[in-house]
Amino acid sequence: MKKFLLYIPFLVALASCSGTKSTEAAPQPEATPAEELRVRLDSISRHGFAFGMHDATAYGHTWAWVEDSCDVRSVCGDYPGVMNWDLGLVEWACAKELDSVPFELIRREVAKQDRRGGISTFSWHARNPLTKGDSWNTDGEQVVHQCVTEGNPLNDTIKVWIGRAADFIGSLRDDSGRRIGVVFRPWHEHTGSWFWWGRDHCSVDDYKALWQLTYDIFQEKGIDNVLWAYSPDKDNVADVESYLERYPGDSIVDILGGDVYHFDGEKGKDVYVERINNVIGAACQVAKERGKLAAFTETGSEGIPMDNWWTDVLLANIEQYPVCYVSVWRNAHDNPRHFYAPYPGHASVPSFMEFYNDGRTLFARDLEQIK
Ligand code: BMA
Repeated sequence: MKKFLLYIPFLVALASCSGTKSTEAAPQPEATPAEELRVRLDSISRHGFAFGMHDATAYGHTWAWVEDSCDVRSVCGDYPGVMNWDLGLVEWACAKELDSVPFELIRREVAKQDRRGGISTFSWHARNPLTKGDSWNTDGEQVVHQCVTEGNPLNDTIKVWIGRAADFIGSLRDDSGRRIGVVFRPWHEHTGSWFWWGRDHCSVDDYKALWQLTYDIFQEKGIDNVLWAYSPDKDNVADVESYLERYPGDSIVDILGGDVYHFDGEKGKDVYVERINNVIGAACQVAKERGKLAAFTETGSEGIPMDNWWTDVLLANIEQYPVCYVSVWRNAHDNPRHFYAPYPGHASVPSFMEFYNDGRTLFARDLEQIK
């Protein structure tokens, strides 16, 4: 068993307070799954932060497609509190996403994670609608501009693609058939230029218009189970102003995020810390000023070359930030050097266990206690 969590039945007490006059209460509309998730993530951020991992239960360091397996659980006995999945290739109506995870498996795993009390998030490595290349294919003139221009054939294409992403997210249901609230962070890492929607490939206005179009299509379809996360990366972000350069607006965004990786082990530590401070520092400041949530939406150190990474690098440098979750990337099953979470026997396991046992890091069993 890990740690305790204080659950103060504060809301129950509050709800039972009555005013001096007894008036007939107007029926309240039921909260949407998205609204419930917002309240829950806010509550989570008061206890610490949920630990997350990409594709955590689909495959791992030396295995793939083994039901309920998970490298993190093999190490510490518990599932990550957050699991990220990717929608790449949903736009082509494929049965599997870009790393071959079947969408059916994702749908099942999201429901299982919900039953455990955990949370699911989604990124989207959408293909280039002009060249048909992958997300990293930045060829083609003004692809985003064409996507957001009415009458352009790419506008029709992207509308269909976004519609497919919306349909998939809307199809995520619990056992009672109710939609499961999830976080969606489209058009991520846009302050860099490696994706076709990146900074050098579109204007500020076109990027914002792409977000607006995405949001509008979800609204038109009545998708009520999404919290929207904005997640710039370390490139071109030094402060709040640069963090917000392409911010699509308070009416769309719920979570201020950031994707920052640690490169070059010990040698690159100071740079990583500085980038965390720039990006996650800005995210937390904006979130506080605007009454929104903050999250460290992607991080990690490929191959975890520092044995003490979890405690001395990650925890030590994020503890000051009130993020609701911190998520690392995937453990590839077909590339032994491409992993971001420990697996049994890895040299960083003792540091990970210390991280796991720290009262501030929240895994699935902890989240079960935070309603
Ligand atoms: C990258 C790598 C790739 C993967 C892609 C999309 O960071 O992990 O191997 O295909 O993300 O998940």
